[in-house]
Amino acid sequence: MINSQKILLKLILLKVILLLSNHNSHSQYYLEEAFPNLPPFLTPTTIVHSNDNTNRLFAAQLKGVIYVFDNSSSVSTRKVFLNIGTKVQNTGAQEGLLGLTFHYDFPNNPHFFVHYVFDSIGSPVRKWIRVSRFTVSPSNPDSALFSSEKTLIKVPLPDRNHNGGQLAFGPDNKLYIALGDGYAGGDVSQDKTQLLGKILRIDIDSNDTGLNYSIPPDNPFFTNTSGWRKEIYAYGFRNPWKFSFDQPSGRMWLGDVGQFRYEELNVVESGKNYGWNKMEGFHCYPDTMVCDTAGRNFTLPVHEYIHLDITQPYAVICGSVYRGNKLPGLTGKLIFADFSQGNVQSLEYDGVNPPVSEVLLDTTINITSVDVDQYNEPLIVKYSGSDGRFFRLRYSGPLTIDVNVIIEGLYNLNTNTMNLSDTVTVYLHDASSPYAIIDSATSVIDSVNFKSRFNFYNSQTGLYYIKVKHKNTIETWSVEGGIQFTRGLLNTYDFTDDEIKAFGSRIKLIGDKYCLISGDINQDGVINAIDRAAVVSSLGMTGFSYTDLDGNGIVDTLDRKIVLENIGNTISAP
Ligand SMILES: [Ca+2]
Ligand SMILES: [Ca+2]
Ligand SMILES: [Ca+2]
Repeated sequence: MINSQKILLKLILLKVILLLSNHNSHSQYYLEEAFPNLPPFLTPTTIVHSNDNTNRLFAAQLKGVIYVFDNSSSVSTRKVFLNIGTKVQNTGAQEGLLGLTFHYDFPNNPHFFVHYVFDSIGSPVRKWIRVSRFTVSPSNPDSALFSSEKTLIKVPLPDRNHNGGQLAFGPDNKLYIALGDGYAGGDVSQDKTQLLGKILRIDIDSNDTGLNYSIPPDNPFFTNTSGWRKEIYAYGFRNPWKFSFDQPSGRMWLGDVGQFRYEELNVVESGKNYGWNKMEGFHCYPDTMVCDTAGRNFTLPVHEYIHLDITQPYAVICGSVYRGNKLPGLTGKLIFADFSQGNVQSLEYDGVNPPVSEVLLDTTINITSVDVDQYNEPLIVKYSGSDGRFFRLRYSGPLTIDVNVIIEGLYNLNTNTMNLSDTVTVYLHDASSPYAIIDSATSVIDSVNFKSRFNFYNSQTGLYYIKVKHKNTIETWSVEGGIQFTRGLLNTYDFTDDEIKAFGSRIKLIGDKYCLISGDINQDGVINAIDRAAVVSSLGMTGFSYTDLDGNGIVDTLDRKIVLENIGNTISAP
C-alpha cells in the first residue's frame, strides 16, 4: 500500500470515529416560527407533505379547511386545497378534521385521505367518525375536488371526544387508522367486535365485496370466527391521537393519551392489546392496585410520564423518529411533545434497554402535532383558534470538540501522565486557503486522560483545521485536508494516537504517545538559539515560568535539555 493510500484510509477511519461519537448531554434547542409571513392559522391539527418532491405542505384545520403552501421560510401566500367545513362537525375541541395523509404513490395515484367527525342530524346516532378518500384536481395540483369524496369507514360515536385522528401509510403500503374509545368509559377498547379504541389496517388499493377497501389477509384477526372486526391491527387504546412509522428501526410509535395519571408512548405490533381500559401506562386502572388482566396479555408502553398537576389536560403528542439532517444530535430518537405542558422531548430506545427521555425545550404553547416536511425535518404545530402557527426545531448549542493532546515537556513516560494539567487554546481554521481563523476556545488539558472539551459558539457544521497553541510548544495543526465537525454531535480529535493527526507529522513520539513538541518559548514558530537563551538566562528561577518546560517548579538543566533536543523544529501548517 503506497503512502497516499494509507493516508486516505486513515482519513476515512478518522471520519467514521468522529461520526460515531454522539453527544447526549445538551438541552440547547429552541423553536423558530417556520412561516412568519403567513397569516395565522385557525385550529391547525396537522401538517403533512405529499411525498411527491414538490416540497409543498398541507395544513389541516379542525374546522375543515386544508391549506397548501410552499415549504419555505419566506412563503407569504397559501391556497385553500380543500374546504369541507360544511361536512365536519366542530362544536368541541376534539371534533372536526383530525387526520390527513396522501396516497403512498401520490401523485401517480391522485388520492388523499382524511379523518373527521361529522354530525348526521336526524339519525338516532348523531356523531360519527368518517375516514374518506378525496381526489386532487387533474388540472390544478393545488386543489382537491370537493365532490370526489368516497367514504371508506364510518363509525358511530357514543360521545364527542377521544376520536383518535391519525392516518398514515405503513412501509407495507397499507393505510393505518387511529380510532379512540369515543369517551364512553373505554370498555369498547377491549371489545374486538367494535372498531373504536383500535388501530385499523386496511388496503385501499382493492375492494372486498360491499366495502370501499379490502382487509389484508395478514391482519392478526383475519381468520377469527368470533365476530371480531378483521380491520383491527392492535387494540386497547384510549385516545391514540398520533402515531408514526420509522422505517430504519421498523417501529410504529404511538402516543396514547391518558386519563388521570399517565401519558404513554407505545411500539405498536400486530394483534397486541395495549391495555386500556384496564391499565393506564404501567399501572392498573381504575384501581391502581388491582388489574383485571386475566388472559389479556397486555403489552405495556415503552415509556410513560405522570400528570404532575391533575388540573392540567395533559396529552402526549407522538412525533416521529428523527431522520433529518439538521439536528444530528437527535438522529434515531423519537421526538414527542405534550399538549398542555408545551414541552418537546426526545426518547432514545434501542429495543432492549430502558428508554432515555430528555426534555429538549419547554414552551407555553399548546402543541397539537409534531409532523415532518419532505426532508424529515420536524414541524411543530401550535394549536389555537385564532393564532395557530408552525415552528421549526432548532439547535442553539456550540460546536463541541473533545481534544486530546500531550505536552512533551510535561509528559512522564513512567507514570503515563503529565506533571500537571495545563491550558491550551484551540483555534478553528477554515479548511481552504487562506485558512482564516473562524473561532477559538481555551481549556485545561487533564494531566491523566490528556483531554478537554472545547466549545465553539461561532461555528457551524463544516470542514476545518484545528490548531493547538500552548505556552511553550510548537503550534500544531491537524491532519492534512481538514476535518468535518458536526454541530449538535460531540466531536473528538486525538493528537496522541497517530502521527498523521498532526499536519506534516510535526509531533513527537514518546513511548507510544505522540506529544506536542516543547521548546518554542517565544512562540515565534521555530525552536532555536533564542529559546535556548531564554532558558539559560532563567536557570534557577522557581514558580511559574514559561521556561519551566517540565512543570516541576524550577528552571534547570532538564528544561534546557528539552530545548536542545528540539532545536530546528518549525511549524508545519497548510
Ligand atoms: Ca396502554
Ligand atoms: Ca522560538
Ligand atoms: Ca523544570
